[in-house]
Amino acid sequence: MTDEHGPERVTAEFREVYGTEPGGVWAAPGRVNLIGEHTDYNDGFVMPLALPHTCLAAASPRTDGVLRLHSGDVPGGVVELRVEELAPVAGGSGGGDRGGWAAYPAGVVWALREAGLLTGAAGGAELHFASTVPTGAGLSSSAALEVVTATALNDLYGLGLTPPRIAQLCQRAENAFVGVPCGIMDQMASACCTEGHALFLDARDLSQRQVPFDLAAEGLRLLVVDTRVKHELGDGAYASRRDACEAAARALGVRALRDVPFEGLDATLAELERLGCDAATRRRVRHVVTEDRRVEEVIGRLDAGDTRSIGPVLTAGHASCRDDFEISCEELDLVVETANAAGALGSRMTGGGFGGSAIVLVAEGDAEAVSKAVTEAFGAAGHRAPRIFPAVPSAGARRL
Ligand code: GAF
Repeated sequence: MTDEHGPERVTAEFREVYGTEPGGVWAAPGRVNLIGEHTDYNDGFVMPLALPHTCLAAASPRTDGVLRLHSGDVPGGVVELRVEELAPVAGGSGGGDRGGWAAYPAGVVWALREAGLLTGAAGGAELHFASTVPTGAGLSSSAALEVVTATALNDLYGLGLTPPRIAQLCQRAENAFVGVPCGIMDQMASACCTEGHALFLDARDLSQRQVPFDLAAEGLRLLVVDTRVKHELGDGAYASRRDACEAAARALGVRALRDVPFEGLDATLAELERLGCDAATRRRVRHVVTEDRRVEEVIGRLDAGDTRSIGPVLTAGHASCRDDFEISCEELDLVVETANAAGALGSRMTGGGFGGSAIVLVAEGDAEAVSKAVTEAFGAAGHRAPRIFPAVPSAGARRL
């Protein structure tokens, strides 16, 4: 989690790996998404908050165009690359993972160079990473790795990039270099979140508002339940959901599904049927349009100071992810059913789906009983025990 000795540790490890002092230490967090799932690539609304779990990077620039990458979390030693030779995966984005953790930071250097921000040998660097963001848990460990790299290079090379620009370049790295067709939410969360707030983001123009989210003041807790499962079909299914949404927007003649009004949703769905769109695609559309509406509803309730009342909206969001977008799984559904039955105010899967984590909003006094009920239900179903911890709204990327 938060590791107050992290900066010293990562500095000492850098020294050991590279034999020199780093130029500095940077941090970028993972996230949970409160509401607004699979809306970002539809130009819609999302509302993530940063976790206290971070990816740390100790880094120094190099003048010879060599990029050296080392992770304290993955065996395999230093990965050495030449910045001029970095090239995106053939065919651009397509849902594949280019393989290996080093593609994420290498992709960021490639994206900075592609944007003309680093030329010649610039972009060479030595980086050592250590992360407390759980991997494969849908908590954006990849975005944290990208954003910490971009934030470090931004400072080391004096690029003057704003956090949203950093997020865009990191998304570009992941889409084109790594080959994962993600939206912008995770990178924006890691780059732009602030302590004690959720980030209300319009993914179309990246306008944002920091929404105070002080759970403790209201006697509440937001639990993260990491199911510790990641179902294989996730990667291809993400791309196919995105394709279906884009096809529906084209059929309707709108720029993105964000432009489909909630009020006329039934008429739009009938129109899609008339145009020959299959039932599954029509359900995808219904999820996106109603999910955008749920984000607005949550914002309204938080602005009114009524955090407790967002619970049922979260649970409705889960039902929509499960039934209309079809991205949940047995383990995530079990968390939601069990937590709500044990007294939670509301709960839902968070992130891309097909495993990963759920969030549970609960009164502080019920947190223990709800956690116990979920753990027992997992045991009874023959699943590995989940990892449960509180989501404390934390700071975005920064130099330490
Ligand atoms: C993943 C993606 F990376 C995000 O862009 C977003 O689409 C999310 O799934 C679903 O809301 O985390």
